[in-house]
Amino acid sequence: MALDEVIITRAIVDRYHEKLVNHLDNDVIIVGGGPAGLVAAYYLAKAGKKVALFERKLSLGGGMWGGGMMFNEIVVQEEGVRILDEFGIRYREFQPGYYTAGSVESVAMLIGKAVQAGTEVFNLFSVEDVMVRDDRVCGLVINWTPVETAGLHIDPLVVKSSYVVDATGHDSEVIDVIQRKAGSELMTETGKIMGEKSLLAEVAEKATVDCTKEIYAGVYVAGMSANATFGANRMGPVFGGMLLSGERVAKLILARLEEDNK
Ligand code: 48F
Repeated sequence: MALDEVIITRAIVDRYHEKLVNHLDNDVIIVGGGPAGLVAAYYLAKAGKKVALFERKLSLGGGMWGGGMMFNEIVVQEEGVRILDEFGIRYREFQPGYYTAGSVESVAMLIGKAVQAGTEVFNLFSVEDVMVRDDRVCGLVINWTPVETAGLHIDPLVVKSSYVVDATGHDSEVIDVIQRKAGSELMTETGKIMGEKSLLAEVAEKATVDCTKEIYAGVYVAGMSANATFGANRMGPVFGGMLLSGERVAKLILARLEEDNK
């Protein structure tokens, strides 16, 4: 059978349109497809929630691909190993309590499992603003990354969600825009973004999980964004905290969704 180029084009346009329309309203939107965002998306989608993940770049994986300084291996401590198991990521013990995994395999498995659990991924989208109603975030303002990169003056579109996870890494971009525009306090000690502290792996890894919480009505922080907003340290190329933070934010939001549905 001869291939018809117009059918190929129509197939792509129709299928993409279907995905986008289906995710104009969501249970949870994850902003950022790094390790924390991917793990969160996986557990939420696995629990049957409607999950969209918006990622600025062409490829998901955030800072995980590069391991440490482009050496494509990551370290995961004891506590994070059960999440490697959940995702089918192979690892080796380096010395007691320290495990290594290939960063490429890690990212590939995180993406594969998150997508197959039901997460709809929208890559090449940048979240540039939030929609706030009654002091609660109820949606996100999105635009194509190339529009942002080229500095084109093109209005964005809006998607709705019951909950939002800022998993945007060091820059905590969603929280930053809330701080600039919403005119109300964040749920931190100072009411503002407290800023990331310098590298201290042990303390930072614990903080990533402890700081994974709601920071503004309807918005949770996970991963490095949690450290940056709550004034915690960075940790470098040890990734257990990122994985556990993704799991924790999913648990917290699942409990909230259950409450909301009572
Ligand atoms: O930076 P990133 O990997 O965040 P993470 O999941 O993990 C942090 C670690 O990679 C590493 C570390 C661990 O030791 O410190 O840095 O907390 O992934 C964040 C993703 O969010 C995307 C960005 O392109 C990256 O892939 N992102 C950031 N801002 C936006 C965004 C935005 N406004 N809209 C869409 N995506």
